[in-house]
Amino acid sequence: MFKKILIANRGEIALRVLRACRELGIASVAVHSTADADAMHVRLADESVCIGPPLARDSYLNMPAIISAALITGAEAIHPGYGFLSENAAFAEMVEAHNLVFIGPTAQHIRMMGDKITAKSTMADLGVPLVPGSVGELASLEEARSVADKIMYPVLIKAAAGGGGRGMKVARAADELEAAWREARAEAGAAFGNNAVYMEKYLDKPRHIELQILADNHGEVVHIGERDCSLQRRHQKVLEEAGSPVISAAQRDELGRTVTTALKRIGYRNAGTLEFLYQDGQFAFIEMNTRLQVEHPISEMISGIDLVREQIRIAAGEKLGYTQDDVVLSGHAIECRITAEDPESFAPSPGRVEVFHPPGGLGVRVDSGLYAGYRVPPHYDSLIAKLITYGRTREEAIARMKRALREFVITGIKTTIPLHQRILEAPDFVAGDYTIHWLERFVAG
Ligand code: MV4
Repeated sequence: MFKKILIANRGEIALRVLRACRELGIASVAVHSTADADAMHVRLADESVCIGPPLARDSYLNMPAIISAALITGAEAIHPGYGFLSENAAFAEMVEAHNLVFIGPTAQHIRMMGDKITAKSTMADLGVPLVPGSVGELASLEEARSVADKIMYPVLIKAAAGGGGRGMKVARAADELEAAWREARAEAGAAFGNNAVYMEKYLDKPRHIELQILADNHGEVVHIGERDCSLQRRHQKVLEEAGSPVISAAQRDELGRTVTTALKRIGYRNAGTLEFLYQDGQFAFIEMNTRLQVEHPISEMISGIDLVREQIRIAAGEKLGYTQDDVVLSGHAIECRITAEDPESFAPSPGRVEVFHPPGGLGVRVDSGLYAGYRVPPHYDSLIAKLITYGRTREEAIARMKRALREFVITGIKTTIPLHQRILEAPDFVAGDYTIHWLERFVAG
């Protein structure tokens, strides 16, 4: 096992990784920008290294600075957290080239899944269900027309290098196809430096359901059940639950079997998430994330598995030591992402936190780097706390979440706590009756 790990991230996820390190008896090295000198992850780590000025591109994305920090402190491995360098294949290669261990998949698998076209064709070959669409990249507008005529409108044109909805254009009928094609390619080229696009049938009322997996270096792959992440605003997840209120144990088992078999065949290792759209009782694979995700705690709560500990053990070459039959999912978990934003306008609200009083009690978990007197810097993502509740049933998890949100006091900055309180009271939410479009309408109305 490693003796020392560098955590190439900030905020609540840096704390999350640090906690796993400490429980494993591993020393931790924090890195931070000049804007984060007072951050909790710096205070709690065994050592810290300043890696640059506030802008992420000069600090948390500064690969040579991070590698140097690892070499200087004698860290043996780097955990990238989520965002930043977590899905950067060149960084994974650079880490390995310096005889350090990247706590994540191989650079080859990061690249494979980073290209959505390759990811989809790989999964299709392995029997994972997909949305009807083009096989591979669309070579021309003519090809786009012929695929659209076959799968029928409405269709979506998506960027191969895409994510977060960028470079994605819908064509509701044939007369909209040329504009969608041109706009998607232009946006993809500008945003990702890669204008390759592909086509899918547009699903009009899907849910976003994703499957958490863990894979070791010895051929074992297990799934940890699904998360329903349909409640999003502008491609930002707001509230997630595990399991999905609409998925049965039989559906979960079947999807899990298909996915774990597929990942065994390609030799995937580390944690990962397969994203599906779910509509009319059918799953369709859209993307795979090769990192730990923000919402991983809800999977931990229903499984009792420490996903970060497992990532570290896997990277150190250890065996998972259990199989799918040993993974017992029970109860229900919900995560509310609390951001430093106005709960109505969503305007950013950085600044000094006056009072910070997190909730507690049975079934309540708070992952946050906040403390009273802390200044939320304006340079980074607005996530300031994840409030997670667990219950034996969905009703119990909801009741606990309502109770915990009432207890939570954060003053000095605006937060989205009131938005979460409104969502939890909404009859559609309580009934589990929502699609990916529900929250946009809810906040608009
Ligand atoms: C789709 C879709 C409908 N049909 N694909 C948006 C981001 C990207 N990761 C996938 N996205 C979508 N792909 C087909 N064939 C609708 C979306 C989508 C969406 C997906 C998940 C969560 C929120 C969303 C909001 C708008 C659109």
